[in-house]
Amino acid sequence: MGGTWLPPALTQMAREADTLFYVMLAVVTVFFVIVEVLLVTFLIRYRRSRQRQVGVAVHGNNKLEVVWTLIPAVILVLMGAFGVKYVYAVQNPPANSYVVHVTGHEWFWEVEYPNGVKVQNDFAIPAGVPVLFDITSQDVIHGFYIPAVRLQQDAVPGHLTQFYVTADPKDIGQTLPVPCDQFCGQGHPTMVGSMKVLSQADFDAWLQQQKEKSQ
Ligand SMILES: [Cu+2]
Repeated sequence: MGGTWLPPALTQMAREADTLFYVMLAVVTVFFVIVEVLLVTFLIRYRRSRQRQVGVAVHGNNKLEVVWTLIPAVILVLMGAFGVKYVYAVQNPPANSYVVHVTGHEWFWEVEYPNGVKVQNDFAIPAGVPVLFDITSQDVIHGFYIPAVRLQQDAVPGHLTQFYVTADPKDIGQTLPVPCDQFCGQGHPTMVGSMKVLSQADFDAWLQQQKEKSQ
């Protein structure tokens, strides 16, 4: 799934997050409509029709109360379980992940690769491989956010946060924005990186090129 109102979904995980979002949206919409229709119906149907009219006092209905407590409880627990499962999944990278270090600065992203190459803001990842972002900050709290993968982690000084991304080979060639989503000072609005998805071969060539550039 993925409508025009959501950013493009890059990974399988992003599509699952969208599905979870749509399922939750459907559930809350159904109950919202039921509640509002009942509310308006009762407002009209049981409105006071004569002066000094007094309603009948009703004292509890155990059966009804159990039903309207249990149904939402079950639904919320299920939604919570799926949500938690998803959160753990994105934070437990496969052992063969390609580790990339991300450091937030005022006001740019520094991305460091295993071979020591560092780039600013414009970076690339290989498709088809789990890429693990190890995220921290040099100064204040920033937010490393990739809308296309539906993931965000705060970049906190002295602390490591992480998530991983496995880009689909069909997404090769895409360039995706990586905004900072924690207000971090004057330059915050301009703190936007861009992530390019490359084939493994193109990525290797790109990394080599960056290495030569830095020497
Ligand atoms: Cu920032």
